[in-house]
This record gives sequence, C-alpha cells and structure tokens, in this order.
Amino acid sequence: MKKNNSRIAIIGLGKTGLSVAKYLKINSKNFDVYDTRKDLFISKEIKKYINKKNIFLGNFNKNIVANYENFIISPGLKLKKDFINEIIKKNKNIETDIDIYNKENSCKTICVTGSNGKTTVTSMLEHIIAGLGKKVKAGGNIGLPALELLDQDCEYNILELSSFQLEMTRKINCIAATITNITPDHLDRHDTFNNYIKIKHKIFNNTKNIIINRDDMNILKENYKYKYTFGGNKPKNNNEFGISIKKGKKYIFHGDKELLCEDQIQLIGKHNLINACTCLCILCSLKFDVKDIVNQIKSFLPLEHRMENFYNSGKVRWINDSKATNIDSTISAINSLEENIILILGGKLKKDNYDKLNNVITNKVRQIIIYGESRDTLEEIIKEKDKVSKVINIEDAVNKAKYFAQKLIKDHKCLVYILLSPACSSYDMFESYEERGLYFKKCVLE
Ligand code: UMA
Ligand code: ADP
Repeated sequence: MKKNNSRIAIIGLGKTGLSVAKYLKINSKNFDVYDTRKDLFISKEIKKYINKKNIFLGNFNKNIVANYENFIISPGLKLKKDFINEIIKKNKNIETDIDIYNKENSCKTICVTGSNGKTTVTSMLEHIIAGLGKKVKAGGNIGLPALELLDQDCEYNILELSSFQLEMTRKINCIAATITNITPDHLDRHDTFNNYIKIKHKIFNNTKNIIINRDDMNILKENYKYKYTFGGNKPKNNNEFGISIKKGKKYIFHGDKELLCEDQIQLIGKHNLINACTCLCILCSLKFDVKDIVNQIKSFLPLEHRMENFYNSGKVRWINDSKATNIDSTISAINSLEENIILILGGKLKKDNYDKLNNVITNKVRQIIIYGESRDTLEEIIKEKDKVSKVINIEDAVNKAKYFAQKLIKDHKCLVYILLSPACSSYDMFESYEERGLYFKKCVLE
C-alpha cells in the first residue's frame, strides 16, 4: 500500500470485501467500506469486523476517490469506467484481495483459471493432494476468499481465479498455473474476446510451471516455455497427457502408457477425462507420483450442478448441468452422452454465437426444450425446428421432458438422458446457477 497511515477504501462488501476488512482489522489499518447496494443487510459477521459508521451504501461518486490513497476492489463489481479512470488519473493505488494474498502468503500455491472446468480441476487437485496426506485447501472463485486461506496453515493452497479476479490483480506468484481452456464468456464485462484472453493469460506471469492445453490456440499462441501439456488426443511423448480410444472406450494416456479407463472415474464425459489430465500435468510438474495421482482420481466424486446424474427412474437418467452457463460447456455436455438426449436449454443469453450449438444437435439429440427469457431467440437459432418445444419455465420443461421420455421409451425401449445444460446464465429467473439446479432437482423429485 502507498501510505501506511492513510485510510483505505474497500470497494464492495460481498465475501471478498468482508475478508479484506477482516485482514485490515487484524493488521490494525483504518478503512471504510463502500457498496452500491442501498439495502445491503449488515450481518453479525460484518458487524464483527466493520464499524457501522465506516460502511457507506449507495452509488459511488468521484468524491470518494479524493478521500483515499488506497483502493481494494471486489471482483464482482462492474465498475463504471469513469470511477476507475478517476482513481488511476489521480495516481491512487488499486489492489485486489489476490494482490494482498500474494504479498502475505508463504505456502505453495497452485493457480487455476479457464472458461470451463476451473472448479472441477481445483476440487480434483484438492482431493488428490489431501488423499496423499498433505494439508491443502482450495479458495478464490470457488467460494472461500483467498485471504481466508492465509489462516489455514496448509502446505498447499489451490486458487481458482476468475477473469473478474485476474482483471485488476497485478501479479500472483505460484508454483504451477494452468488455463483449462479459453472460449467466449463474460464479454458483457470484458468487452472483447481478445481482452478476455489477455486477462486469462495474466495467470502465467509469475509461475514456476506453466501447464498448457495443447488443443487451445488461444493459449498456445503465446509461445511460453513449458514442459507438460494436456489435451483430448493421444499423447506423443512423456510430457503429454491425453485421451485415446481402445475397444470403444476412452482411456487416459501418459505418453504411450495407459493410465485409466473412463469406467474407472466417477465423472461423466470426455471433458472430465481432460480435467483429470490437467491435474496429472500439474502434479507431475510438482514431482508427485503418477500412480498415486491416478489412484486418487478414481475416488473423486462428481460435483453438484456439473453433469450430476442425480436421479434414475426406470430407463430415464436425469442430469443436472446447471453450471453450464455458456455455450461451450453445453457442447461438452452433449458430447458426453452417447444417445437419446432430451436437452433443456434457456435462461439469460450471453454475448456469444449460439449458432455453434447446431453443430452438436445431431441424431442423438431427440428433443430440445427451451425455456426462459432466451426462448424466442434460441428457437430462431436452432435449425432442427421439428425437435424444438418452447415452454415458460423449468417446471414446464420438466413436465414436457417426462412426456417425451415416456414416448421415446415406449417406441424404442431405449435409455433416455434428460439433460439440463442451459448454455445461458440463470439471472432471468434465479439468483444463481445453484438456485436453478436445486429448483430443477426439486421439480423432478417431486
Ligand atoms: N455488488 C453490488 N455492489 C457492490 C458490491 C457488490 O451490486 O458494491 C454485487 C455484485 O455485482 C455481485 C455481488 O454483489 O453481483 C457480489 O459481488 P462481490 O464482488 O462482492 O462478490 P463476492 O461476494 O466478494 O464474491 C466474489 C466472487 N463473486 C464474483 O466475482 C461475482 C465469488 O465468485 C467468489 O467465490 C468470492 O469472491 C470469493 O473469492 C462467484 C462467481 O459468481 C462464485 N464468480 C463468477 C463465475 O464463477 O462465473 C466470476
Ligand atoms: P468453472 O468453474 O470454470 O465454471 P466447472 O468445473 O464448474 O467450471 O464446470 C462448469 C461447466 O463446464 C459444467 O457444465 C461442466 O460440466 C463443464 N465443464 C467442466 N470441465 C470442462 C472442460 N474442461 N471443458 C468444457 N466444459 C467443461
């Protein structure tokens, strides 16, 4: 921070803002907290660390800038450019919680970013490292603010970092870092895809081991120095992990060595085999033993809302993939299932090219049920019009899906997969993808 004795402004009072306030209070710093939400509930936890007279709610204005030398900004805030520009113009200091973590942390940190698969890879790494008897904790975008990791006294920390968190962070030192993949997402916040790509690449600025997705040109184009790569094809040498098919089954390979069959992991889909390869690369670069890693991957359980097969009834398999909030995650979901899919799509559209969905709507996708704010636009975009039904909400979608499933089973005596993989954010009808997934499951189970 610029001047040790000057007041600090914490901008945003969500989980991050609170963790920063806690950190500053423990370190006896003076600070005020600003949040644009006028009616923000001041919880007991907030009162524990922040004096009510230091909390200011409502719109930000330029006067705030004049009063402070140091600003610590939360990731979720879509800050008006003129507010940030004013801070920069006045030569004030901007930091994020990740910058503070970076200064204070003394334990081995692994960083994970990417458009899809961050939480799966982060959780899988935590599971593997813990299974091998090391003290480890995951934090960052996954839920536990980075600064809370400082109190945990771990040998390893795993930081899931979103583009929102990386955007204003200066640097993050770590022993290994990866970008799972880069496809368009959050473009309403980052304006252009190029800008989003640039922000993601910040994760590689200060790491000892760069772990590369060799299939992704948006990652490869930067010419980094690296050893291990992962990808969806067969590896060419011992520095590569990847997937190959043998007798109709997918296997993870390390060089020419077969490690694991898809039946031995508890997650659905090739993308999750690739996620396992990402973990293998990271942990190999840190000198963990491949056999030990593979043993731990076998016991990693699926995460809620991500290709979660939560209910089977007769020949119907219900899958909740509510976390598929962009097109590429829905494409991976469809690619994960072999046949007879009834797909539920909808929600609030993202700034992206939904026409890409048409490439995976092959014969195996039997019906497409579209709900929510985006239903008219999606109906226009999807080319196989005879497969499309339009409904208002998730409850209607579930009823419609049940009807189609029964019909398919009666006519073809086959297994049917009913897949909620919306390709849209949940904000048209829900607070979060979790709320949407839970509501979907409730509608099905009732
Ligand atoms: N908000 C206001 N005014 C304010 C402050 C916040 O309206 O003054 C709103 C924000 O627009 C946002 C919400 O309040 O909708 C919370 O924002 P925040 O930055 O205060 O969020 P935190 O509670 O601190 O949580 C953040 C991450 N949230 C976001 O980046 C939106 C959490 O990731 C993360 O788990 C947490 O820090 C701990 O590190 C969540 C997320 O949705 C899971 N991430 C996005 C994603 O995964 O796609 C990027
Ligand atoms: P993130 O934290 O980046 O949002 P998650 O692990 O929570 O990633 O998964 C989000 C969505 O993306 C889920 O629908 C999941 O099935 C899908 N997904 C997970 N890993 C991948 C991957 N490697 N490539 C494409 N989609 C993925």
